Amino acid sequence: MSIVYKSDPVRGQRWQALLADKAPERAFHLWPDCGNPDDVCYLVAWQPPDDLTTCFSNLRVLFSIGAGVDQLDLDRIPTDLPIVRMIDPGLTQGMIEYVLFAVLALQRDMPSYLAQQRARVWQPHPQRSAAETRVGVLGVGELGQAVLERLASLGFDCAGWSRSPRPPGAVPVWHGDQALPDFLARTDILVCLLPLTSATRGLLNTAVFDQLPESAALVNVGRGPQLVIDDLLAALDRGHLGAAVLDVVDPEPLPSEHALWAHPRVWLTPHIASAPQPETALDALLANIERFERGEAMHGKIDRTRGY
Ligand code: NDP
Ligand code: OXD
Repeated sequence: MSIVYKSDPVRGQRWQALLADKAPERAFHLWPDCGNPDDVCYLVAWQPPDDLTTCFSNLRVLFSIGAGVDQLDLDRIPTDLPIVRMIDPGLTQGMIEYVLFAVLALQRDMPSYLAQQRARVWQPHPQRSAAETRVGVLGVGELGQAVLERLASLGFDCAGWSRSPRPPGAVPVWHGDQALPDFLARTDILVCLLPLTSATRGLLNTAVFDQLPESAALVNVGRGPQLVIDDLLAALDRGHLGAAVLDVVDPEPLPSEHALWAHPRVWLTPHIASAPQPETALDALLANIERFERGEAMHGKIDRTRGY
């Protein structure tokens, strides 16, 4: 019943040390070491090996090391093998921090003030309060929900958008394609925290930007292919959008000659918004393995028909 970890080797060593402390009874191997492949029941990976089933004939669960599973080719993974994504309080906290940073910077007009600093211009602008700033989060899952709660606690006027309806709560949630226009019309800062699926690929496009109020801003922390970059550049250049903070782009890494790098209204980070934290992620993994072994439902099991 061993576990194989196949991802960043430096983080893997941290996982290995923590596991030796927390669950010494469990055998743990760092890819490419797999111990006896027939003993491997659990694979924790960003990308499994191509020949997954021939490598591990007794594999019981594939755990994605990330919150997303779009990096997996689901057609190559046996349909009866459960796939579980990462739900980790450490990862959630990192995402809260990143989105707070981006929303606060946009609310306080930091792209303008940084440009002014470079030009040595001392020029205050009228200030918009948090209560006057309408933040809309696309995706109200593990991450979107946590981000919305924290933004609301700072006084931002928050709303979310999801695929399925939610019971009424402190933050209003719109759902479904038919509700998107109303949600966008009340959004000054649009945060994308959607999984990448066929329904969300290319969603951040001219038609969506045009429904946002003048000078709205975009924060994309979902996945690069959700954004049509040329549509974003056009919306920024005609002044309809005020700024964009992009943690994810397509392709990654972004080629050095790409127009986004030098755009004065774009801030780019190299897909670092958040990552699983070995201390908390290992606890989440072990808890799921225990649930599985007791025959209970695991947290974060993906639904192949939805794609997330
Ligand atoms: P969840 O699966 O918990 O939540 C996904 C949310 O998106 C749900 O609210 C879901 O709606 C909604 N959704 C999915 N498809 C649609 C659709 N077609 N229309 C409307 N809403 C939709 O995912 P997480 O919150 O854990 O993670 C979200 C994504 O964040 C990940 O998939 C990944 O791409 C990205 N991410 C990025 C990181 C980074 O560093 N940049 C780090 C970690 C994650 P419903 O509730 O109705 O199912
Ligand atoms: C993730 C990511 O999905 O790192 O966890 O983007």
